[in-house]
Amino acid sequence: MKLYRTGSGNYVKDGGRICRVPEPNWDALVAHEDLPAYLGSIVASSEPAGDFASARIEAPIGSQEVWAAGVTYYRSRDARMAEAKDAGGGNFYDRVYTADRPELFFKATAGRVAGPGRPVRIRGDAKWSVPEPELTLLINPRGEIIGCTVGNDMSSRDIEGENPLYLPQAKVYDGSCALGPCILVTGELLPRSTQIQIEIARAGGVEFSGSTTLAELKRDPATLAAYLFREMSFPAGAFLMTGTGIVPPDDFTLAHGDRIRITIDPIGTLENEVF
Ligand code: DO4
Ligand code: MG
Repeated sequence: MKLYRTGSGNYVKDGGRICRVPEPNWDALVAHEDLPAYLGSIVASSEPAGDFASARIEAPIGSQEVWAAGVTYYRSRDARMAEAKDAGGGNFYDRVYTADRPELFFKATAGRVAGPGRPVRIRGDAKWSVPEPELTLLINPRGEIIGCTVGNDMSSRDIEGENPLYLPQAKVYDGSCALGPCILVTGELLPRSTQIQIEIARAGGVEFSGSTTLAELKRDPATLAAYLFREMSFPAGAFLMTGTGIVPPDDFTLAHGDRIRITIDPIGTLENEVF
């Protein structure tokens, strides 16, 4: 089942059937004691909604904080070690890749998150900016993973590479995160064969494309979620981005007007233009 947040309310889609969700409050849905059963009962007992096609799909977020895990793929470890070499920070990335404790960092509040079709941003003081396509977990206030969405952890590689202590500035700024188009409501892990694909279009052509699979993700999503909820409560629940396994070549940087399309098949495609 897929759960959509739109400008005219929330909708659930199951197979070809789309129904309006009577609960208008997104946070209440995230906190629901049995969301799959609640949504299933709506699909079984409601008339299909005729107005979904004209509804504006918004980021699937209410008051949740967005957090992110880092260096969870070998490709990310490699790229960070190279970019931080001159700053002497390279070996931290190798150490966190192999440590029990994952890297977790704060990424965004809802106001800094772009929904599908909304602009994402690159920093004006960055010279080297990339998107990071990431499977993103939705976790309820009780620490249970209730679904997932597509995420883009926009990042300034030169700022992070200059000094690892600049990570918050490289990662957290207005329009630095995109989520959507929906929540795939599932407590099950997606299969390891699940592909994450990205395509960056520029001036009518494809400037970069890449893909990876969840088989390359070194950490178990449930363990990442458990670390996030250690010693920290999330009364509205939280999103957790699970890290990137796709890094464009070092001579690539995003430009204004680029269109970023990230697809994780069972969820959908998240598309944003760089403002
Ligand atoms: O360590 C810095 C950030 C890593 C990250 O965002 C990722 O691996 O996806
Ligand atoms: Mg990332």
